[in-house]
Amino acid sequence: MLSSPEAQPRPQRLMTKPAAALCGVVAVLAALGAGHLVAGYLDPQSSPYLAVGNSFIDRTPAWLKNIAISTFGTNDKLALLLGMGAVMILVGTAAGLLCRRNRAAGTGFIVLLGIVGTFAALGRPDTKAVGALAPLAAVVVGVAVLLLLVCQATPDAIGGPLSRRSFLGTAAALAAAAGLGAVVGQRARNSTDVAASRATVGTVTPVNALAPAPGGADFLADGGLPFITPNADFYRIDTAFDPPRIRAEDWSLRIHGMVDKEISINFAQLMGRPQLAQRVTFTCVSYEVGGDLVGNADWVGVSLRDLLLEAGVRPGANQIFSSSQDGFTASTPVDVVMQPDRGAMLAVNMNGEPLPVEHGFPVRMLVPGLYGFVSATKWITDIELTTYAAKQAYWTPRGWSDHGPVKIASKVTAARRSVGPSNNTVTVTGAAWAQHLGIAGVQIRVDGGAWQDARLGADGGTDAWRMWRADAAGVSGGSHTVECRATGADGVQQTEQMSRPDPDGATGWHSFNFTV
Ligand SMILES: Nc1nc2c(c(=O)[nH]1)N[C@H]1C(S)=C(S)[C@@H](COP(=O)(O)O)O[C@H]1N2
Ligand SMILES: [Mo]
Repeated sequence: MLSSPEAQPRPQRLMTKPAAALCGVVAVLAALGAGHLVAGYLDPQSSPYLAVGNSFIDRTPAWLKNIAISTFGTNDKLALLLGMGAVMILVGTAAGLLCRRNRAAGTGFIVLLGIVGTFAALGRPDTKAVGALAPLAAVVVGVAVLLLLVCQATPDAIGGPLSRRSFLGTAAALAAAAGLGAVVGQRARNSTDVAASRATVGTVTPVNALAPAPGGADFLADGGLPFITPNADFYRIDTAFDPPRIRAEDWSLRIHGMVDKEISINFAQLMGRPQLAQRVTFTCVSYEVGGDLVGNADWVGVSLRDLLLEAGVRPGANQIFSSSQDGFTASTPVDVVMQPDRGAMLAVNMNGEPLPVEHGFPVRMLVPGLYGFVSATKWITDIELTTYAAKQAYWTPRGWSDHGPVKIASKVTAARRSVGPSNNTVTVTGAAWAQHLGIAGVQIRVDGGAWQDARLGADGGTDAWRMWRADAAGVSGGSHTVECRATGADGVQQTEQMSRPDPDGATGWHSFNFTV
């Protein structure tokens, strides 16, 4: 219909390459913006951009993921976001360039992307069927924008070639609209009343109020870490590109599998149980000697052991297979959780407030003395009693251990010239932890000299880390190295042997360089 037989044949002039690339990139932006907008209102998890990001995380080979965590640490999500942005620009450029000679090919490329996005969105464990509309909207908008811009950029367009300025104007307007769509979609998604729901949960009063952190538990003035890690500074590690947003009133947990009696419990019922407070230091198995993937908080929640006693764990079940709403799973040893003094819990409060969304709101699991990846499932919705032979959790096939007791560790956080007349003394501060065992002592040595005992901060319980401080005398100006090593309450000293985080946690003495 657009090309009448009477149209006089002219040699076809092509779009310039930059114009074609711009058409494609703007089309991809528009598609993602539209998808994010629709998803924000229908089902946040179905946003093609987020779904592709999440699927990408799950399919990333373990070695690459380990590099990402060790290179970017808790910024690995940002790195992924930027990386995906770069890929999208490449993809858009390819689609635009294809359109120069063959519009159908360029359009088909966008449709293909849409299909990938749809599968990624629907393949998420928590996507609703209505979520398919988001990638669909993305494809429709992406194709429409691509064709519109290509028409304008093609010199022999019907209605005469548009000026370069008006083409750029249209492209800019569409890109802005895409950005606006994404922002509005993001706001809609964030308005899922999680904030209101968190407010209704509020501060839970435990049956055993924890004493405030003991005075002298840390050495902040000397450069040490705070004994209690504020929520905003607490490290975050998970496979969720964008954390699930679950309202407490919509939450429930099913305990099933090798149990005598299945239990299904909602948030109100969980809150009706005795709430216990515990001060527990968390460590990630990806913690590298001297790294930051460790934090200490006051948690309030219910006893997991008591719930499992009610369910009646059948003999032979040796694995607690917990799942989060977004599909992450963890393998926790039954025998550890069932130890009466272990303190395995389903936590609802962190440092006096409801769990922050990033830390698992409304409910997460935690087991003092186990690394997070085998015990600390955030956004937990399912617990299955099973065997290690029957099921593998998220990290197991990726080459990590399926048990994961925390290894004793210590690190230096600062070394500074002490104030005062004896100006060749250096004050060294640090932290040490051996969750559920406790720290008996820490020693330091400067430049490979004699070991000296550090002074331990006040004891905040065996599940919490221990801060320490030492004054090293006779340290002249220049560059130096200080090392530290901890001894557990069982008398066993931290090994000097360096090992990598995978498969079951790093070991080795932390060596810290400083200059005075
Ligand atoms: N749902 C979910 N829970 C999870 C994870 C995850 O990827 N998804 N990662 C675990 C890991 S590896 C660690 S170390 C802890 C970190 O908890 P935090 O982010 O609250 O510090 O959460 C654990 N719980
Ligand atoms: Mo972890």
